[in-house]
Amino acid sequence: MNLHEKIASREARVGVIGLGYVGLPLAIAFAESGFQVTGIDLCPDKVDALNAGSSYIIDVGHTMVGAVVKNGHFRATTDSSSIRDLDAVCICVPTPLNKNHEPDLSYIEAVLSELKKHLRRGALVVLESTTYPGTTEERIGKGLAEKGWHAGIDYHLCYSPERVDPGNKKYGIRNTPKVIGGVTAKCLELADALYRTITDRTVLVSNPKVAEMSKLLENTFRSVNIAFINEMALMCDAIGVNIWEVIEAASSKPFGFMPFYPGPGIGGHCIPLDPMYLSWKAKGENFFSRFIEVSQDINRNMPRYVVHKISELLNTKKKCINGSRILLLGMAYKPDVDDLRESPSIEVYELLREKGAALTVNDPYCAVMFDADGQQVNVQAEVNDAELGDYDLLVLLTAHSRYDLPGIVASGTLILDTRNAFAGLDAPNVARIGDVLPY
Ligand code: SAJ
Repeated sequence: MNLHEKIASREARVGVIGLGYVGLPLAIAFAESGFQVTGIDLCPDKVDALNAGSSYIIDVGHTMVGAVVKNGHFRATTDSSSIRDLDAVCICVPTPLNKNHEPDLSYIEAVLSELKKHLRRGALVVLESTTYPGTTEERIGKGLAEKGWHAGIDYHLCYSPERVDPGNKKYGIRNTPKVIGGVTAKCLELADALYRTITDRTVLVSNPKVAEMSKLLENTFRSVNIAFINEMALMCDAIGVNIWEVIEAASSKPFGFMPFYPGPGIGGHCIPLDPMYLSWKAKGENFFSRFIEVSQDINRNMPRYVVHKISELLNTKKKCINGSRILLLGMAYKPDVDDLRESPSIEVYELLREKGAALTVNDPYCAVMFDADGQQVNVQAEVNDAELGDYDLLVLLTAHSRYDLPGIVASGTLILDTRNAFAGLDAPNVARIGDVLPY
């Protein structure tokens, strides 16, 4: 039976390397579609938790994991030699930036060295990690060529960007189209067959570079547009008009406009990082993307603008940041997730800490947070309305849906709203970024 037939019959042994917010949902989806799936991860605690039927990813329920472990369709392991049993391997490892803001492909390189040792002849390899155009062929393709293996002949090689949106209840693997680029037509055909078992629609492109670039275009589009609206917010603040009302009015245009919203900056594992992969690659070809550089600069400086607004607001009460009791609401990078990575809320926290504020941090999703010195910060899980009157200022940084906004307004304490979360409430004590101060 050839690989195509084994995929169709679900007899193909599928592996997912990297069991994070991308790899785990993918592994579970393949297991639920009938494959026998091996999840490979470096972290023994994750492996043990999964094999015990529990999940550590907010979008993957314990019951989902428990069911596929119990029916034998999924097992997790730290042993990468299990690659030798696999017909298809999906790589979902991190692609962070190093301290010079350059791509760090060390995780991909580590997987490559295991593939060189254990990959089965004829197997399909799909890279999903977000990376610059060319990575799949220049790193994995060339790496395996060193042992005389050529994609499309000795094994099959594709790139297919992950499109996981943590916390998104509407779009998941099944209903999010999957872009796939293959080194050869045969590679593409096999990956298409594999992904069609878990997604309603695949989007086939002519090579891995197109697929790699499409992902970076998606996220750079967001980063640039968020930076644009952040600059519009700064402009509206300067000229004395409410950016939030302006966006609402512009959004009434049924064509040719797409709203983005100002905020305290951009966080997460994608938007702050992906454009830097693209600009790094472009620089290598002597192309300097001014859009990306300027956007990164604007977004990175939003926490400073928020602290400036905090200072201005306290000043209206003849107070300064130093010594003021400030409650920060929402440390995760976006609502209803437990992810602190690159969160601008943390940057705001650090800037205020430097200025001597007496800070309290609240987030119902993030129980553990560390400051820049590596010290654990106590994170309040619940908002105690009775205590809100003790603060000089409340700052809404991430609008978790659990927050009782009317209750927070009712405290009467001064509030800086960085997300327009209190829109529509009768809230004379609320000031917004991107607007003039109400006092
Ligand atoms: N943000 C703003 N203003 C906006 C939109 C976002 O300040 O108008 C901020 C958010 O607060 C957050 C950061 O930008 O700190 C990123 O937000 P995001 O909504 O882009 O969320 P992410 O980082 O989870 O992005 C993911 C991405 N998914 C993948 O890379 C597979 C992105 O491509 C999706 O478009 C995005 O989810 C989504 O649409 O929700």
